[in-house]
Amino acid sequence: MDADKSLSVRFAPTSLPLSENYALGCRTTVSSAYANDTALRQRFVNDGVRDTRIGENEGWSSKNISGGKSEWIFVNLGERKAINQLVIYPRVNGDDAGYGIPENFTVSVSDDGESWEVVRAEEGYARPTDFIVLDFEGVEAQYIRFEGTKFKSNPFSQNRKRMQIAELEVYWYGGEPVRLGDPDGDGEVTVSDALTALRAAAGLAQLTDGQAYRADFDGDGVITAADALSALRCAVGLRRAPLV
Ligand SMILES: [Ca+2]
Ligand SMILES: [Ca+2]
Ligand SMILES: [Ca+2]
Repeated sequence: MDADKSLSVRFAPTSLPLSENYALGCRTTVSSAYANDTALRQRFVNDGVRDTRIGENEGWSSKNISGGKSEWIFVNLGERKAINQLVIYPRVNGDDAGYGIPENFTVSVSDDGESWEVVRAEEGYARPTDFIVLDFEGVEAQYIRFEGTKFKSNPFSQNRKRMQIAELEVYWYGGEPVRLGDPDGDGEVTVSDALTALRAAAGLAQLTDGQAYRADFDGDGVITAADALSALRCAVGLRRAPLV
């Protein structure tokens, strides 16, 4: 997408290709791992095998879940990446298909694997039998976590609850990422960027189309003090600067 000409088409669908799958082969950390089945291994969750190879490679499974315990998996992408999409392939093995995808879950991102920011939350998510695509507002982050907080009982397995994923993939979907709140385009949102937006809002500065696009934080086509304030919140670390 040409940022300089797209003030009014920010949300237009894009046919541009996906990035590579950033999660492939990365280090993962899980809340628990079911150990009694050699077809269920943590390393299978991002080994590039999307399908469920019964008895051989069926992905990762948590232990049996009881009480209000949450289960989660997070991926260390190795370095900060621009990301806006998580794709999950459920364990699909006949009647059991998709019971391993939680009913309620969140997707979160982090820079240190400890402090998390939720980028998507779902409740009452229907049992999928094929892959699911979870889009979220673009961010730059090193870690991404998928956490279940309410689980489906599997009637084909004594109503046991488990979280099970055959493959997990992470992408940037769309054109070249553009950081909002960064009118000067140096890749960082600083107080100076917020001031630039504020000056533009007050009519004290003329911005190029590209600068204006990046300064227009809420994407409504007008640069206002609210855009400047959002940039300021990013500059002082109160929120993560979104990518579009
Ligand atoms: Ca796999
Ligand atoms: Ca900047
Ligand atoms: Ca605006």
